[in-house]
This record gives sequence, structure tokens and C-alpha cells, in this order.
Amino acid sequence: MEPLKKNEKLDIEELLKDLDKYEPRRKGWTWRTPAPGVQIGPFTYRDASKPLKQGVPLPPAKYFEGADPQPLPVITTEIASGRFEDDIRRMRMAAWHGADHLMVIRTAGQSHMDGLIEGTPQGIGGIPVTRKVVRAQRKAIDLIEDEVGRPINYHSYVSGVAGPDIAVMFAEEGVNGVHQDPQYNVLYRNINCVRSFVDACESKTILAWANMAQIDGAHNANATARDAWKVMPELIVQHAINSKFSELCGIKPENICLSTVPPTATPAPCIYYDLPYAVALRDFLRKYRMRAQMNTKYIDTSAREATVTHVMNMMISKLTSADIQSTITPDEGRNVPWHIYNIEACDTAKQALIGMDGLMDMVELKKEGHLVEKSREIREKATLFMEEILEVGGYFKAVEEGFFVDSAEYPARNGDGIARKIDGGVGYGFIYERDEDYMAPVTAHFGYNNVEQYGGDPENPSALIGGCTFEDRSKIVFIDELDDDNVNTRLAETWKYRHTNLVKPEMEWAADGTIMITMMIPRDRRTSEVVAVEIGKKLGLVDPEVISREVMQEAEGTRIEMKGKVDFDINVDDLVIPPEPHYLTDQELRDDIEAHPLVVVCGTVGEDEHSVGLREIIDIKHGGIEKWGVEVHYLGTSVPVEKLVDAAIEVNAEAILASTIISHDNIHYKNMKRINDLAIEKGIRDKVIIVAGGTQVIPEEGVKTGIDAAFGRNSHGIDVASFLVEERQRRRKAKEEAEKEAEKADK
Ligand code: Z97
Repeated sequence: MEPLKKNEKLDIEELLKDLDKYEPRRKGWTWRTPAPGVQIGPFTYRDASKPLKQGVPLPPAKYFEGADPQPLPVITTEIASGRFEDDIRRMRMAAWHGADHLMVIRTAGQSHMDGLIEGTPQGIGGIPVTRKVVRAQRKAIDLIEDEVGRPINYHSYVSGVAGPDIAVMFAEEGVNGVHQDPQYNVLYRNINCVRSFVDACESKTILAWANMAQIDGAHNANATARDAWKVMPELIVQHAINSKFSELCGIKPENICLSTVPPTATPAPCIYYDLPYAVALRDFLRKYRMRAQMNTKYIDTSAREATVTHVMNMMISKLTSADIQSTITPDEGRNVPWHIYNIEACDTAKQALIGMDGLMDMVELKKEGHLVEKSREIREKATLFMEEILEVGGYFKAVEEGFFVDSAEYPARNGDGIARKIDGGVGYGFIYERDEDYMAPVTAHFGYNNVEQYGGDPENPSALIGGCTFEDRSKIVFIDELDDDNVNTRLAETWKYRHTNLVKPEMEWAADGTIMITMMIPRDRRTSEVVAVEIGKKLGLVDPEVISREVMQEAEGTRIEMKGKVDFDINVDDLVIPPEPHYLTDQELRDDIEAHPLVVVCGTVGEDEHSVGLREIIDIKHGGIEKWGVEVHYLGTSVPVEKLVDAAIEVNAEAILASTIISHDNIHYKNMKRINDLAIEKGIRDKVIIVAGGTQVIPEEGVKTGIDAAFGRNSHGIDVASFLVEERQRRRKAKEEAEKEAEKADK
């Protein structure tokens, strides 16, 4: 496929062509390239990584030469729309905003499917992960990483009954990171524990071969526990079990990432809890990597609140050097997986981490007091927890006795933990000892391949069959589509929104028509919710629904965010799109005015006492023309036009700026004409630029009076400065050309 062009949409139909032949170009995880001391725009960064080739910088970057510094940790976005084809577009947006770890959430229930599924069906709360989906997404990401100039890690889950099958498929298809933790199967999906650990051996061996990064499942204990901050010792135990187990299966410590979640969130004094926990975790398990994720247990529906919780998490990440920073959005609280929140959260991560650049050069964590004492206490409790597991007869026994996700803080127990039976759960009864004549001629396999019996080489077991799918891709079976619930059907429904000029807004899927409206209703919360929905109906929205509410004051009002769908299209062909206002940059303005000093006289003309408008145009405080070095002679209000023109002659001004607010009897246009006439009369018209403005001025009408430019409502200093500088440039050029002509004529 052709490289992506930044001003063209990623063509999903084109992407899906020849997918059966697509081969991923690499495997394994990639960290960012550190760039200590990198200079970007006007600043030097200490903890940044190599910049992107192209990206969307933070909004204030326009004041800093477009600087788009990238922090050191890998930044994750979690994508969960249910349609992989729309997820792909969201991936592109996220990559442009600095995400390089695209984590695809699976549809509800895939953990219980006992094999690979095929095709491209739609999912709920995530996508059904199939080979076709994975291949299409990896192909798209290959194109996206070329356009942003940074490797992108593609990620999903190796959990559930079909874990090893998925691990193989991921290794074949160039997936770079996965969640793999048998404890997740056991506790949250009630999959048989022995089966889960046996399967994990196989899965982890495959992950090790493919050099994938692995994230564990401890965050789920935090999200499930009744009081999330009470499970701190257990979280460490869960991390430790999966990490050590993974190492024993051959995964390199640097590819083992702990899914660390701060135990609590505000209004708890969260840093007081979370920092000692983070320090305890890192002290114990420092050889592994930390994937930091904000607390999601207490996340509500406010984007602002979610953002602050996220930033608090990044404070911990910064103080304890997290390697991967996850970004979670208010979507978690309101179950609306929307493009804009993925992007917003990526920006939050980029902004917060870059804002804290160099922090650790200035501060350090205390070596005594609460931090050290609390972190020691957590470690001691975790150690005791682990010892108790051994005492009762090991992990499976401990699970049976409900050790995990109990609502009390260890060593206390409330007896309400998640208990699972060793001889129960999904997939129980399907573990068999390997037969004597068993053979596994595959490259990544846990334990004994037994190829010798068949004349094979244990060092290279798959040679026996001329290579397995890891060496010989022609052995991979690519199944395209099996039923009607597929991407082609969905794309056909949205065809016109990609191939014509019809537009519909979207939040989640192409052309879903969803919009969000924010409003402040001056009533109590309950009434406001009902009023908002009624407003939505009157606006013609389909399915208006309140998605967030915040009390401003019980009697005075409620802030409401509402979603709804529009059922119309907009045809861009029917619109007249005016050109963008044209401005020069600060630098261009400053350079020109420095090289050719510019003096102006100005005032409000006639019998007119208004001064605010003109002040806004000239004063540096309001972004007026002084800002770029213009020398301004302000004559005040009710200035006779003669005085304005005489002043221009006296100070040798290059421009006259007349403000005229009053418009009775068209006096504003009459005054413009008088200034123009007087300038001609006094012989300076070709030496001055005449500009007038006011709230009632229509620019096209103004210039009919003979002046050079007129500015109406909503004009600013930048409009006037850009015009003056460009008009002078035009005049200088015209003069030069006239001189040349004259010279030629002389010869
Ligand atoms: C995260 N915010 O960071 P199923 N395995 C593990 C998991 O944690 C999960 C699954 C499998 C979260 C994202 C929650 N995690 C979502 C260790 C899910 C998913 O197909 O839903 O059973 O597997 O990951």
C-alpha cells in the first residue's frame, strides 16, 4: 500500500486488499529512544525521547515554535470501540498525539471461547480478536509508524481458555505486547486454575520467543476489591507470582511489565497512600518494568476529574520512573469509548510528563519517615501473605480458601475473597499428561518436544516438518470471512461518508451521528437531567441521554453533559467555506517592523468618545500592534479628522488608524472618506496607509470610501498588523519596480 499522506484519510477498503499476503515486518517490543539534552523549539529537555517526524503538538505549542517534545515512557492508549475498522482510525489519531502503545480491548466473553475465532464480527466493549483483525491493524500500524517516524507497539490479550492459540497467532502476526497472567483467568473468569497455569507455560514460552512485552493482571484486584487501597500487599503478591513464573518460562525480565495501579484516588490523600506503595513495589521487583495506570476504581463521569486522577498518577510515575504510562479516560466511568477521549488522555500524559521534565534533578524521595516506614510495612505484609500461601499448601489451595481480593487489609480477612475450586471452573478436566509418543515439532514450546523419537533435532525441533508457522508463513491458514457480520457489510453502510462529500459527526464509529452537548441548567440535579433530555428532544436529537452531571449548587444549578445522535447529513458541496483569515507570524511581523520601523497615528474620530475598541487594537496588553514594535501616537477620542491627518504629517507616520464606532447617518463611512480626501488634498496620500475600523464597519463598504482597509467586529491587533506590514511590502515592491522601469526608460 502507498505511504499515508497526512491530509488524506487512511483508506480502509484499500488496507483490506491482499490481506492474505501481508507479512508483519518485525516482532517484539520497542522502547522509545532516549534523547537526553534534546533541544526542541526554544527549550532543552532532560527526560525526553526522540521526537516524532510528524505529530499534533499540544495547543500552546504555537507559542513555542511548534515544539512537540515526547516524554521518555511509552504511552498507551486503550481502544475499545467494538469495530476494528474504526479503531484503526483512532490509532492513527492517537499516534499523532504521541501514543506508541496501542492496546486493543477484546469483546466481552472472548476469554471463554475455546479456540481462535475468525472473520471480523462486531464486538461489545472491544473487538473480537481474530487473525484478520490483527493483521489489518498491524498493517495499518506499520503505515502509521512510518508517517509519525516512531515504532508503535500493538497489544492485546493472551488470556482465557484459548490463551496459547492466541499467543501463537499473535507471534505470527507481529503483535508486540500482551496481557498474560493466569491469575486473571482464575479469579475473574473462573477458568480452571491448573488449566490456566499449564496454558500460561505454553503462552509465555511463545511470548518469550517473539520478544513481546508482557503486562500482568494485578490491576484487576485493585478495580474489583471493595476498598482498593486495602489490597496493597496482595497486589505485590500477584505481581510477584506472575513475574517469577514468567521468568521461569523464559521471558526476559526487561519484557516483564507490572500493571501497577495506585491504590486510591482523591478525595483520599492519594499520594500519601500511593507513593509508599509504588516505592514498595519497585524495591521488591526492580528488575522488571513498570506499566503505570491510573486508578480506575473510583473514576466517575467527569473528564476534568478523570484528568486530575490521571495527572496524580503521573506524579507517582515521575517520582518512581515508570516505563509505560497508560492513559485511561472518563470512558471507563460512563462506558462511551470515544475517539476524543483517547486523544485527550494521550495529550494529558504528554503534557504532564513533559511538564515534569527534569523533576528528579531537583527533588528526591525522603530516606526516612512515612514513605520509608509505610513502604516497609507493605513489603512485610506482602512477604507474610506469600509465606501464608506456602503454609496452606500453595497457590491453588490459597485460591480455594479465598485469599485473594478479600475486602480487609492483610493480615485481617473478611472472608469475602474470590474463592475458586482446583477441580472446578471453565475448562476443567482437559489436562492430559503427554503420551510417550507425543511429538511437538514447533519452535516455541514449553517443555519437551520429543522430536528425537522421530529423527528430529531437539535444538531445532520444527526442522522435522520443514519449519513450523514461525519459520514458514505459507503454513499459516488465513480465513477471510465466515458470516455476514463482517467489515464489508459495515463499510457498505458507511460508504457514502468516505466516498462523497456527505459528513456526519462521530464519536465512536464512522457516521454514528453522535454529538455531545454541555449545558448549565438552573435547577437541582434530578430536574436538570430531565430538562436536558427534553432540550435534546426539542433539538431533534435521537436518543438524548445524560452522560455526566455535576451539581454547581443544589438550588442554583447543575452542569449537564448529554449525548445524542443527529439523523441528518451535511453536504460539504453545499457550503461556502470562506478562506482562513490570513495572518503573519509574530516573527515575521517583528522582523519586518525592526527592519523598517513603523510609526502610526490613531484616534477615535468625529464626535465619538469610544476608546476601548481602538485600545484593543493598539495596546500591548491586549495583543495590539505595539506588541510587534509599532510606534503608536494615540490622539484620544473625538479627534477631528484634520487633526489626525496633520499629526500624521508632523510625526511622519506611515499609517493612520481611525476608530469609528458611531454609525448614525453613516457618519463612520463619511469620516473615512474625509480622511482620504484630506490626505489627497495635503499631498500625503501615497505616503500613508489609511485604515479604519469599528463594530458597525463592513470592510467591503469601508474600502469604497477610498481608504486602504477597513475592519469590522471581532478584528484584533494581528489583523491590523498583518495588513499594515503586507501593504508596506506591496508598496515597497511597487516602488522598486517603478524605479527599475524608470531606469530602463532613462537608458
Ligand atoms: C488494562 N485497563 O490495563 P477478557 N487479561 C488481563 C486483563 O487485565 C484483561 C483481560 C485479559 C485495563 C483494561 C481490563 N483488563 C481492561 C490480565 C482485561 C481481558 O477477554 O475480557 O476476559 O480479557 O488492561
